[in-house]
Amino acid sequence: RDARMQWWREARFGMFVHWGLYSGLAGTWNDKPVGTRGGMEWLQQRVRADTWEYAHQAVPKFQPAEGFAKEWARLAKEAGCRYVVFTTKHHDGFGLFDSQYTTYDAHDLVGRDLCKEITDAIRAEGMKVGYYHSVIDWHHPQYDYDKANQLPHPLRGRPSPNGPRNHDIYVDYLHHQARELFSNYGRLDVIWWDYSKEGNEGPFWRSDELMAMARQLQPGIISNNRLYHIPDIERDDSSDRLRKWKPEHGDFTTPEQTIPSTGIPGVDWEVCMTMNTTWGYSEHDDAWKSNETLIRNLVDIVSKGGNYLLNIGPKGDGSIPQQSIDSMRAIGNWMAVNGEA
Ligand code: JFZ
Repeated sequence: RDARMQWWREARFGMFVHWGLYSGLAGTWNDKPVGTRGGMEWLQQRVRADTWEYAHQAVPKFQPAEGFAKEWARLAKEAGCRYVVFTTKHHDGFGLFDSQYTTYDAHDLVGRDLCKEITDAIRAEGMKVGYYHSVIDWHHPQYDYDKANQLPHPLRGRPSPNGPRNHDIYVDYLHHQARELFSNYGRLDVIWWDYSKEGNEGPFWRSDELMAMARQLQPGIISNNRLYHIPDIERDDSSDRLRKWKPEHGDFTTPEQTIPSTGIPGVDWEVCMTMNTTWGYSEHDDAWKSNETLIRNLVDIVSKGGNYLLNIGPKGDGSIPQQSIDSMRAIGNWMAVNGEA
């Protein structure tokens, strides 16, 4: 484990990217803002749309420009990032990769393997590649909303549109797609699962089997701990909570939006954070953190032994919001003066 983790422990700073069908919708549904705050990658759930309604509005607005991925990679490199983690599939179930198990992916709806474009661009800049992959999947006809009890059904309160669901069929699908990701894109450095909670831990996703496959196909890969339940350290960093994190469940833990006040002694940790309040792009969220705050966060986290995974939410054409470009460059300038070589 120490050998696998070495590059990550030295990396300190990575770029997170939330990008998918929701990005083109930009926090707007039927010409109205869904809200001005909060995660717009959850838009489908927020507006209670089924997959057809959602995709019908979102697909025409998801039009990646040629070469968008190179811009992302260049920006991350300029900012001083050593790795990039991006969404291969978020909770809506739409895959950026080419899957033979569904037509709900970029290959079928956009005619490109966006996962490959992004992966290649990150590697070309000499950075490590991480895949965020959601175990939650609102689109799959056998994904069991009832058993995964903490997860919202987009049409909650109404009967399941397809009648009773067979969760095992969905889990097979999850494993099949994971195998594609581990097999078709070369060497991967991080698998960033999202997310399971108490009540649907390991066995619910056949997590041990999934991780054994990851290890077999990608011997050097490291993973976060969200395939097993998250020990709620995000908003409660009392030492009692921190002790619940089990190192055998993933290689590192992922406090979200919060910097643990004392660090997490003896544990590898990475704070993921957005620059405003949403992960996926929203044209209505103007609560941008200042460059000073972002740089202070980086220094604070690194001084306590953690990594900073800072998110950008590109638009439907793949372009990055100007505020995020400016902030990443400001961090890069700070690094050039104060960072190690
Ligand atoms: C999850 C996603 O739902 C969200 O859209 C985003 O991708 C984020 C990085 O991860 O959000 C979570 C997951 C778990 C907790 C909070 C937000 N948690 O346990 O507190």
